[in-house]
Amino acid sequence: MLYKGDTLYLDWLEDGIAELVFDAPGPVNILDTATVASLGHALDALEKQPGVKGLLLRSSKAAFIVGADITEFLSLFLVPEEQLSRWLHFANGVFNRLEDLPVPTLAAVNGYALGGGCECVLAVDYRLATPDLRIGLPETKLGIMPGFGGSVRMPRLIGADSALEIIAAGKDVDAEQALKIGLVDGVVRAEKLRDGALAILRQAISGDLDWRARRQPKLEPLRLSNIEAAMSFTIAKGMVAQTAGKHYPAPMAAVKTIEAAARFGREKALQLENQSFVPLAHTREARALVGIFLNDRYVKGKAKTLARSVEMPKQAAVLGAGIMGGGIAYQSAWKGVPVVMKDINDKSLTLGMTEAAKLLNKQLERGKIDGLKLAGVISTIHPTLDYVGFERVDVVVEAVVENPQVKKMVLAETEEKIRPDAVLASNTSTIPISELASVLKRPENFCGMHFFNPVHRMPLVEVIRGEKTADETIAKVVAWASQMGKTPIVVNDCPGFFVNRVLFPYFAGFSQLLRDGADFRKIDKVMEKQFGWPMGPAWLLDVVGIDTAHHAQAVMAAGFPQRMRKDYRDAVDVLFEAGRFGQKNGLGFWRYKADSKGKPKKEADAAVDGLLAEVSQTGRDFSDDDIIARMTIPMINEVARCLEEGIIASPAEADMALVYGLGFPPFHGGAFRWLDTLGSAKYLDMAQQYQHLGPLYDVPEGLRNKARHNESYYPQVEPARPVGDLKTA
Ligand code: T1G
Repeated sequence: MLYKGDTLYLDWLEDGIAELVFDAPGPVNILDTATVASLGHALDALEKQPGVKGLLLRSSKAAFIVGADITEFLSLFLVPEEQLSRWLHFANGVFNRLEDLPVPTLAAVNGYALGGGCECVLAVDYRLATPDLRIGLPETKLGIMPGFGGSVRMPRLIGADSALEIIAAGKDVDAEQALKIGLVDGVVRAEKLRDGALAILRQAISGDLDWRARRQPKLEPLRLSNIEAAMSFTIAKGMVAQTAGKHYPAPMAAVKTIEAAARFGREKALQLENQSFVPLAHTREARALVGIFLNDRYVKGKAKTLARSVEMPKQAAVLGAGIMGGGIAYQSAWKGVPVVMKDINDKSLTLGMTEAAKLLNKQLERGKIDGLKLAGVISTIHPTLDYVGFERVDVVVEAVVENPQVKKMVLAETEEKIRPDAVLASNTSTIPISELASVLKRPENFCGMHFFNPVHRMPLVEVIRGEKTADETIAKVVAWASQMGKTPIVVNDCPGFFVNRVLFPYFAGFSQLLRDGADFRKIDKVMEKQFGWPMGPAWLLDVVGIDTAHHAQAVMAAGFPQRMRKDYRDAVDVLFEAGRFGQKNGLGFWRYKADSKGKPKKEADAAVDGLLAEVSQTGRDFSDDDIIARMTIPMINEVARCLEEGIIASPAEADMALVYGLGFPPFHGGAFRWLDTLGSAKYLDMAQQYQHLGPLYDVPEGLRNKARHNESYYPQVEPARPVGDLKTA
């Protein structure tokens, strides 16, 4: 052994070849600051060793390296610019030394090589991969850009176009694609990886492969003619302006940095990368996006722990076919849990099976499965009109119409047909779970399981604990949802649970704005373009369904009369009465027509103005800030109230439920991150200016208390200790 660190070691193989193995004690290899330093120490040892002819890099784990340590970022990004720059400089010093070794180098790459992991393998001469490779630079998704030389080496290795595509989108590619674009030199089966790697290295050592020539382009300016450069960068900037927009500054900064660095060799290009990285790391967008990674990890970790405490459901059932039931059945079967799908009429059952088959066909078209696999998955969905097979199910979710009477009847009947230890859940979106449980003999085995539409796309499942729900019931439903590839978040019971409870005050703010004379088109525009929602409130109401929203508004008004009951007819009432149910019948606030791909396309519809005139004052112009405040305050207040009442357990879970369930703009990080960024005292000041609008704008007590001391919801993070303390090897 030439060197042994905590997370990597350097060993001798035969024929003058040394092997550097990433071997962290945790589940994955991470390039945290200590590992980068350790890599430097391993290079010290290597440089001192006589007779070295080549170096092999590999991982002892199922993945190569997943990048820099994101858990370090919140505190690292608080350090002053000069120190942050030193951190990058320190890592680049180590990677440059790896690149400059006087012997050929090769990385044997398996599984993930992301961010710093990808940058590490870009610094060596050859890359040999296994078929399970996922390699790329996801930094822009975290609001930053590659900082360990990725924006310099990748374009020089694979060309500007492919590199810009990967870096701007924060993408990773598979082995086949990586081979095609020259990001790896070969792909071999995992059991051949080490031997294959050594064979290539020996060829380089013997001079059969010219490793020096391979290295050279990475040290020089980007080889592009002026015309090529103009084309590549203009197209990339156009693409980024369209896709990322102003709310995500990192992709454009990355493209511009690569362009500016194109004329220079490695040292100056790295310096430019460093200069662009540092201000990005200090943006609120980076903080929010890193916060989302950490929250996601927290939420998934919590679900994993719960799921581990019970046996994974092996057989499931769905009550009520149709779009929702079919979507749930598909998702369960696709992820390996067979499912019985029951309905009372043949037509709905056919609709449910058609929905599942349609989704599977899409997988077939994308080449993700073959016909055999498709048939196999379909065969695990059993449509039925009666309760045949229900004696075998471990978990059942009810997805019939959103009517408490019907749901109670179906649930009580189903309880008689399933084993006493089987779990029953309801996919209601608003009706309190404890109310539905009142008709059951075993309310402890019952909870809510709220999926979002479309089931196969939306990551969130709200799991709702009723008054009598047992912990084991929650754990089984969490286990099933996780197995389905969803992110389950457990909430306590109330009308609307968490997501709809906070969504409807937002819609109520919208109704009040319309009543007071605002134009819904302008509100949509402001909430999309300025605040960053994927769709404005009018469009969202159309997607939810005006009839569904009308019903849910009534449920929320009954549940929270003092805030949600209104003493005026609103736009939703009027559209509902006019039969404009939203996207589902092509007419809502907007009008919808199918485009050439059959997707509904939204257009303005003058007919709506006449209807809305009945419930709106004559047009009044509201400023963008006014619109944002009047829309946002009711939601933020309700989110804080839910935390105070224990409906949601933590700011992290609330923010992830909002991002995954509603599409709350990720660059804000969620409602609590948004509040923390603004400052609770400033928020209270703002909200107080709108108090005259009624109880929706009353700031809850806990939030008022925080505002008094300007406290944050997330724990305060201390800046990282100066990187200069680390010995640059
Ligand atoms: N830092 C810290 N922890 C990480 C991590 C990372 N980069 N990547 C994964 N983990 C943890 C994860 O939280 C989980 O922890 C465990 O590893 C297994 O992951 C300077 C600045 C790799 C696709 O953005 O996308 O390099 O919950 O359960 O579903 O240019 O994790 O077990 O305690 O998610 O198979 C760029 C982020 C950093 C990759 C694996 N890297 N990770 O997914 O397993 S920026 C990334 C992922 C950078 C330099 C820049 C996914 C994954 P725990 P997992 P998985």
